[in-house]
Amino acid sequence: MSASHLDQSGLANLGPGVSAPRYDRSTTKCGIVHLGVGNFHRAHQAVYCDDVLEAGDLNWAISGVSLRSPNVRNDLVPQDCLYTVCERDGAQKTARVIGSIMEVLFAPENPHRVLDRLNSPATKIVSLTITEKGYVWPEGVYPNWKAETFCDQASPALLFIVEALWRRWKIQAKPFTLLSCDNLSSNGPTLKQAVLHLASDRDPKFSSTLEKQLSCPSTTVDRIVPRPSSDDRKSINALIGFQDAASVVTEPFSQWVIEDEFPLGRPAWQNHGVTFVEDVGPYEDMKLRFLNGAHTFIALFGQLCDLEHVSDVITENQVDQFLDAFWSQTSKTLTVTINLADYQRDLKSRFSNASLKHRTAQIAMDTSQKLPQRIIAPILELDRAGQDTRPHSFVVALWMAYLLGTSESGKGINIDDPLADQLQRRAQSREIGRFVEIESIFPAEFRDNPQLILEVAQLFAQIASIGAGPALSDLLDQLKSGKAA
Ligand code: CS2
Repeated sequence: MSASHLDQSGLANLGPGVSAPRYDRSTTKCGIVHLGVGNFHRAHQAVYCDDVLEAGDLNWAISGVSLRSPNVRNDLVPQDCLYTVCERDGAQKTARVIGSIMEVLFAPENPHRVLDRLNSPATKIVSLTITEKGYVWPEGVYPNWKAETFCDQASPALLFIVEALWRRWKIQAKPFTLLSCDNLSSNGPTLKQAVLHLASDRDPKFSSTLEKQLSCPSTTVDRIVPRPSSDDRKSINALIGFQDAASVVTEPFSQWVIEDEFPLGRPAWQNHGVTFVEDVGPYEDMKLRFLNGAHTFIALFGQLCDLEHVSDVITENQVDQFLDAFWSQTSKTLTVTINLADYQRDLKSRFSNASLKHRTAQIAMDTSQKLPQRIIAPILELDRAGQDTRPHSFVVALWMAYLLGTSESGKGINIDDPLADQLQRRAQSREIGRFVEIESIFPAEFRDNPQLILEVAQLFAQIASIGAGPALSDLLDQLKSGKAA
């Protein structure tokens, strides 16, 4: 007989060693509304909130909102919104049932309920994981303020936020704090700018009040959370003794650095491993350029060379050497004071975690939205400083080769990217000049730099003619001998 599904009534009967909420979930208040209740949120922020609730402050439960698909709602609601986080590293495995999410609303089904939740006096923080592309909205499609029309828009999250803030402004209630948990540079100011832009379309007085009152602290979030496979889910079900359709698998490591600007208050996250700082900038650059930059390289290289998981790519000998060269250049663009050698060693060990099965296809998704902060910004800084840009240019060249849509063994690659059509067309032309015309990815400083364009073109030609692996070996030889490309 198959096990029954996880819910509140089963918490007393979980498998051995599985921890579960001990606080009274029925008396918690949703102080946080979170937009985008995906795997990452469930393995990261929701765990920190679970810690706070467990420590006795019941004001910081989460109301989750899904904007695009009802799947998470359909999975979580029958489970009383309980789900398991399974940490894995090698043979080590722990499972913990998380109770901090109290409800999941699917916005297109009931936009007014979402607005009510956003405007509830208990809501002090509205946080987001809507991915990089959620912050981009096409000009001129601003809807005429009917909640029903939001859900069809490019950035429904931003529209809900602005409408809720508008309603607060009308009754002179203070805005909630807006907390972006996405991998963007300056994610707080980026979010604030988007909100102010939309607000000024509506009423300049509203946006000027928001400019003064709205707090959008920047954050750096870090935890590797692969999309769980059905095998992952089965093994978690076996551990907990119930069926869990919303379980997540992650690594033991977790980090969250936040600027401490919460006018309406916040959970005591500092007691549970969160670092509060005045300026997230240095952490953010380090994480985006070291971890995420390397991830993008690993993903594109893996996709071209038919290597399915990050842990398969990292064992390739030249990859290890390339990461050293890439990070050595990256470190010249950073101002952090931490020991970068330790950081790099830890990253390699995190990437080697073979029990995670982190798919290169997952990371390669939406590369057009990721490249600017991970690769292009450091290239330009290195170039300005007269430093070698080849390791970073190699990643751009790999991306072009990947966009041709065929791996080196001849397998088709599915390009999942909001700009997929135009990217593929431009890559097919094999003219780097056409490729770098896309202004949202390549700023004028890049487009107008013939040296950089030539460098990427040569690396791309090399990858296309001899393959990514041999091209990488050539590059490493050149870097070692100090030769120009
Ligand atoms: C990854 C990130 O998919 C991606 O683009 O680079 O999701 C990465 O796993 C996280 O940022 C780690 O904190």
